[in-house]
Amino acid sequence: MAITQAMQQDIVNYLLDAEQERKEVLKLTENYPELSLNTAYDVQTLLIRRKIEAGTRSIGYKLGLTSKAKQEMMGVYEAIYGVLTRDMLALEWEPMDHKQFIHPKAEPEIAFFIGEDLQGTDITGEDVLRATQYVAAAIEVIDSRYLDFKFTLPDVVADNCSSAKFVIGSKMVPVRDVELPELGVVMTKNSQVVTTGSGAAVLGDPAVSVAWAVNKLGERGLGLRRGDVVLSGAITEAIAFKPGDTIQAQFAHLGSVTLSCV
Ligand code: 0L1
Ligand code: MG
Repeated sequence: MAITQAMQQDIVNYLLDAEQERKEVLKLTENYPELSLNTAYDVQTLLIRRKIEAGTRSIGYKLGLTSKAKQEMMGVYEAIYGVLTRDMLALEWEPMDHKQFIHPKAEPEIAFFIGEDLQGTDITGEDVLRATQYVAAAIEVIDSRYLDFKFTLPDVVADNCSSAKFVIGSKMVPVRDVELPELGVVMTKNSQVVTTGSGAAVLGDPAVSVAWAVNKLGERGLGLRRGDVVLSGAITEAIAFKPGDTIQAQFAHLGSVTLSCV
């Protein structure tokens, strides 16, 4: 059975309700087993359109499933992208209220600040470096709307790749000043080290990861715009947190970024 436009709108309502009511829901493919990856991106587009109609705006993109470990864990062999909207941007000094989430997890990422438009289907990591003004430390909070964070690739793409919030560190570093694959990060929870990694965990090089997203966007006639921010993908596994927890990601060269949950 083909997924009609009306079904896509039903799916968007289902996902928006889950997010607004902070409730876990069954993954889409239980009821729509024929949901393809391409249609899932169409659903994601409709979902973001609804959010924009409700008052937010698109400010960039995020990459997901960029590490070999996460791809193998999920039995998939490609990365995914989602849209970042203005309401997702949280400030480092503002406590993050746990009540807005279902089952949040934090992951350290390198944020790219795009200095010139970039669109195409043959874009390389070097092209991305040329178009990038700065990089900065970031923590992404993911909060899948699905029961127990369990989903297939089309499920998670339709759910805007589990996007919820992100925090950017205050140090903006010119992209040519750092070797992105070699950048190390240590993530702590309540001052205890919980995970470590380096930029190479993100498709070998975070700039290659961003290039992958640009090429996928290019297939849909889209691209990056000057002023966009891109979260290039998780460097380590995601760490669950609860009220009272403080998560910090300390990066070599990029400084640190902190999230305090209340
Ligand atoms: O940002 C991410 O890496 C999340 C992508 C979706 C997979 C997940 O929710 O774990
Ligand atoms: Mg992420």
